Amino acid sequence: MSDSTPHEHGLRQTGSFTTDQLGKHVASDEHSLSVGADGPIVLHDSYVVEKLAAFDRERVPERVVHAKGSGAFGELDITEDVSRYTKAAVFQPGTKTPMLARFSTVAGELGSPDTWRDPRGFSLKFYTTEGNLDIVGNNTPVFFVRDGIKFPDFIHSQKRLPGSGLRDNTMQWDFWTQSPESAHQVTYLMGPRGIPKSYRHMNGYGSHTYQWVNEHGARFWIKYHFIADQGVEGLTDEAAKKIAGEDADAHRRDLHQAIENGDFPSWTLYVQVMPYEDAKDYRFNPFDVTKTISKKDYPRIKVGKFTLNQNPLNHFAQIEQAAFSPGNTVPGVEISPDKMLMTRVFSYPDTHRHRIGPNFADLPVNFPYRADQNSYSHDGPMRYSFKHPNQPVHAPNTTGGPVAGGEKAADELRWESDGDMLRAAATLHSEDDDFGQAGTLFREVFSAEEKAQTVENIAAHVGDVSDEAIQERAFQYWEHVDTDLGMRVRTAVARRRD
Ligand code: HDE
Repeated sequence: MSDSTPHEHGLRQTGSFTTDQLGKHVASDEHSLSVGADGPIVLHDSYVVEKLAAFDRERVPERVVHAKGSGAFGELDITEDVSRYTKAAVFQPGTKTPMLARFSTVAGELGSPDTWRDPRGFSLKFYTTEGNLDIVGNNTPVFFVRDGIKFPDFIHSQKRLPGSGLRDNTMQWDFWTQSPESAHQVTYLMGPRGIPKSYRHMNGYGSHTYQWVNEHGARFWIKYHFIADQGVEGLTDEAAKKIAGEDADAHRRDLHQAIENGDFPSWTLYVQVMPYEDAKDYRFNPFDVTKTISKKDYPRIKVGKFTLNQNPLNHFAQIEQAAFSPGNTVPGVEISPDKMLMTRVFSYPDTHRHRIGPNFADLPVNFPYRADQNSYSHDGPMRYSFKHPNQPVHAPNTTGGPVAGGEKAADELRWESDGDMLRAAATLHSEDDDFGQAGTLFREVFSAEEKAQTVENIAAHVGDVSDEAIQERAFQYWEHVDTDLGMRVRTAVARRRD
């Protein structure tokens, strides 16, 4: 355990004189050492060499998705008693836990405008006394696909064409119309919440179903909802485009300034809890991330609130190098057999090892500083933390080293499953179909004005599709969501063409 918080750790002392990276005072930041004023620069000017070499290595690869992000530190306070559902220390009544949040756009790059139409990432890291718990969700409760094997293709279709390097609506609709399970998320995206007014004005969702386990070993399926206390507000297409041109960092600026001014944003945490046995024959497959669980069937239960009250001291060290994974759970919290979630549990630490390095967990922002870290893994590039020299390096050992299976050992996901190895979609539940919940969202949740706006947003997007057959499939996709919506999109695209 360490005393310094990830917010402060790494802050250097500053003095009056420039030094090199090892602390030696340097002679000049203006002139390199040369043989005569007009002569060649010498190799033993180790300061100029170090300065340029450091500059050449300033970047780590940007995230392949969710590259542009902004974050802040804060605290989670548990105000209610949900101990009958989970034994996790972080969720016990009265517990306060330091945390980090990172919000992001998905398809753009590091410098992309904050206000492009796109889902927003909603990543949370809680530094609990039982290890770090990450909840890595979005501002939407569902996702575009339901099997991780489709994710690289989906993201490729959202990113850039290989030749021109341009984004392309034709390939986006080619993918979406052949992946009808995307309809729910795309309806959300084209609707009134498709572009948040700011990071403070959006909800967050864990999206997948997770498992909670209580102290008696009873299991529940749960979904996280983080409801913005600032209210949820969106931007129109027109307003968003204007802001994108004027201030690409509008949402980063808004979050930073609000915290700087002491106007701390907060989100109230609720969970939907489904008894373990209900999952098998609930009307929607709870392990299909393209579906929500109805609030009528499983109402939201209040848990607590988190507040963001500290800006990062260094964006690169604390936000760019922050490494989240939905596989980072604590005792009392488990994943579920959602295929997407299982794929993510592999993919996130894999990308961190590539992007930041194998010892990414040693960085202060990622280190579980409020828990013991007794891993037998060691060494590797940039290793910083290490064990006491008397501790054994192998397990099992007879010399007093840590042993696996302590009372807080994770009780791994349990879910009865049997059958031949095969490639198939998850079992369909009674009301599972690709367009049903999307249609309900359009018909029952959107107001008349929001419906009209959604039609225009879709028409603007589909109108840019250059291939007629793909455009026709897009019309049919919307007719399947809702007949009236489909017809209105068709008419609006025709009107735009004339
Ligand atoms: Fe991610 N996703 N994702 N994703 N995702 C990443 O991890 C991936 C998915 C989400 O603030 C990457 O560290 C796969 C769903 C957020 O640092 C990468 C699949 C949801 C963030 C990755 C998904 C998300 C990421 C890129 C399909 C919402 C930003 C860098 C199985 C519930 C995290 C990184 C941050 C980031 C993979 C699907 C949300 C490549 C393979 C569903 C908020 O590992």
